[in-house]
Amino acid sequence: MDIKNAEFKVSNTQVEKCPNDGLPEYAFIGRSNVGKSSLINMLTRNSKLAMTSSTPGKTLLINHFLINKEWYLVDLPGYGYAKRSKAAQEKIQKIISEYILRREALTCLFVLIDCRHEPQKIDLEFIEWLGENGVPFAIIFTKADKLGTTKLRENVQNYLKKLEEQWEELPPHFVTSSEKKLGRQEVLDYIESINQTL
Ligand SMILES: Nc1nc2c(ncn2[C@@H]2O[C@H](COP(=O)(O)OP(=O)(O)O)[C@@H](O)[C@H]2O)c(=O)[nH]1
Ligand SMILES: [Mg+2]
Repeated sequence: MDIKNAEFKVSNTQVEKCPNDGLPEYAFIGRSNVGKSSLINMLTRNSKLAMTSSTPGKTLLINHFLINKEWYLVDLPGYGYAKRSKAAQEKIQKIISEYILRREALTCLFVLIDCRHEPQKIDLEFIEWLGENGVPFAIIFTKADKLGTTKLRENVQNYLKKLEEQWEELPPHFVTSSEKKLGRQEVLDYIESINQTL
């Protein structure tokens, strides 16, 4: 599958105000700065579609992008940005959890993990929470260009091993670099394979 058309539709903080056209959607979540917006831009080959920033914690909204007029990519606020106030953090947590638990159109949630880091508690707990709530998800290891081949493979294997402690079956996983445009077709083909079953 390729993306012929990508357009920004709407930004908001409430699941009730998300589009109600019933089209399937694929959302991106992870810590602030993990590369969510960059990945959306890389997938759509539009460097200006989602706002990226070297300052973490900027996206506080649920952003809907309509793809090929058939499905949505959704950029969610990042979790776990330490410099946010507790109140702001809780507000974002609420936006995220309401969207994830109540959004019927949510077809698959992609959890982004920076491939450079050891497994982090905040991500593992989030993934566990998804499991407890039966949310369909896949994992995307981001910023692959920042590591050499050996270290990259080692980190990904290490992460999957950690997940195997929690899960009988590993979730689908992808390795991407928005910088080097790696993993694009794999992610799009995965989305397409799900769309075909709907
Ligand atoms: N080297 C490299 N940098 C990246 C990649 N993806 C994102 N970044 C950088 O990481 C920072 C945060 O990216 P952004 O997409 O705004 O993260 P978000 O907060 O998760 O939406 C920006 O400075 C990006 O340029 C990648 O694949 N490779
Ligand atoms: Mg962002």
